[in-house]
Amino acid sequence: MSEKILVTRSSMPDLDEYCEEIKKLWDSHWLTNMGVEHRKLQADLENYLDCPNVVLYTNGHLALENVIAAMEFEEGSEVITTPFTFASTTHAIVRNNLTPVFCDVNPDDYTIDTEKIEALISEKTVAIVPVHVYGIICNVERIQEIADRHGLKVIYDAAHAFAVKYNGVSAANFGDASMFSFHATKVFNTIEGGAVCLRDPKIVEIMNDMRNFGIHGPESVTFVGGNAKMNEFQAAMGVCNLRHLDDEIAKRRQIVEHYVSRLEGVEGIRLVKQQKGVQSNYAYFPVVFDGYKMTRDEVCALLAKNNIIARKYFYPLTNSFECYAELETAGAEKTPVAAYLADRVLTLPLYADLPAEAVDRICDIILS
Ligand code: T4K
Repeated sequence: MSEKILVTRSSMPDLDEYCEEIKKLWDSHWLTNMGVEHRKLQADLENYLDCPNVVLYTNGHLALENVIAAMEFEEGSEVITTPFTFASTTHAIVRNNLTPVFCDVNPDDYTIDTEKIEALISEKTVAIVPVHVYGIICNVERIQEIADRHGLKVIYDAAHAFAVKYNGVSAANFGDASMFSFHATKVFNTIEGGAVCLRDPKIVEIMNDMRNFGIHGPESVTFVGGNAKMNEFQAAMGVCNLRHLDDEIAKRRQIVEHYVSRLEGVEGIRLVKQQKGVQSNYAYFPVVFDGYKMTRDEVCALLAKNNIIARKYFYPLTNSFECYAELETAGAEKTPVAAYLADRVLTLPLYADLPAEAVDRICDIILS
C-alpha cells in the first residue's frame, strides 16, 4: 500500500539552521523566561504582523483563555461565539466562568453569521468571540459595528489565520484582540505556541504578568497568574520557521489550486470560494459533501482504507459536547447551519510538501 498521508505535517527548518539558532542557548544556559530568542521572535512577529503589541504564549489556548481573563468580565456574563470550531474556543470562555451563547454560521464561509448576532445580545452580553475558521476572515466590519453599538469587546480566535490579510490589513489588527496558534499543525509553528495581538497597552501589561504567575516586579505580584511562558526552544523554532513562511504559503497555494482544479464544479462537492480582498494562508482545505454520491463519512472511510487520513474538523460542534450538556445555551439544533456543515465537512490533507501526485491520488479516490 502507498505511504500514509496525514491531514497535515509540521513545517520544519533544516536541522542545521535550528541547531545554529539554539547554539547560543547552550552557551548561555538561559532556556526560558523571556530570553533572547523570545525577544527576537516577539520583535520579528510585531514586524511581520504589523502589530505593535504581540504577547507570546506557550500555546494558543492559554493565550485565548488569558486574554479573556484580562478583560475582567463579571462572572456569569455572556459571550457570543460560534460552535463550528475546535474545543479550545468554547473552553476558553467557560473556563473563565462566562456563558457561551452560540450563534449560527454562514453556509458559504462557515464564519459567524453576523445577521444572527444581535438577536442573541442580552443585558448580560459582554463580548463576541468569533473564529476565522480555516483562516477564512469573518465579516470584521459588521462585527465591529455591532460591538460598537452595544459596547461589547471583540476577541478573535485567529488560531488558523496567521499571515492572512484583509484589504491589506493583518488579521492581527481586528477587534480588541486576536489570538494565533503556533501549534505543530499550523501554517506557522513554534512546536507548541501562540500569541495574542492587542490594541490596548494596559491589557498587554496584564497579559505579560498573567503568563508569569502574576509577577509584576521582583517584589510585586499583582495577579493570581499561571505559568504560560513560551520557552527559548519554541521561540527559536519560530524564528527559523518565520524565515521560510512566505515560501511555505506559496507552496500551499499551489496545492490548493491543484485540489480546486480537480474538485471544483463536481456535483455534490462544495469548496470555499476565494474571499474578495483576502490574502490567504491556505491553512486548511475543507470540502463539503452535500448531495454527493457518497456521504462525508463514506469518503472519509474510503480514504482511510487507502491510507489517507482526512479529518472531520469541526465535528462534533462544541455546543453538542458532553461536557456542556448542562449548559442552557447548548444543543446543536440551535445552530442548524453549523450542524448541517459539521455532518458534511471533511478537511483534506494539506501541507507545503504534499506532492502533486498525492493530491491526484486523493482526488482519484474521491471521484472514483
Ligand atoms: N482555536 C482554534 C480554532 C483551534 O483550532 C485551536 C487548535 C486552538 C484554538 C488552540 O490552539 P493551541 O492551544 O493548540 O495552540 C489539532 C491541534 O492540536 C490543535 O492545535 C488545533 N487547533 C486542532 C484543529 O488540531 P488534533 O487533535 O487534531 O491533532 P493531532 O495530534 O491529531 O494532529 C493532526 C495531524 O497533524 C496529525 O495527523 C499529523 C500532524 N502532526 C501532528 C503533530 C502533533 C504533525 O505533523 N506533527 C505533530 O507534532 O488537534
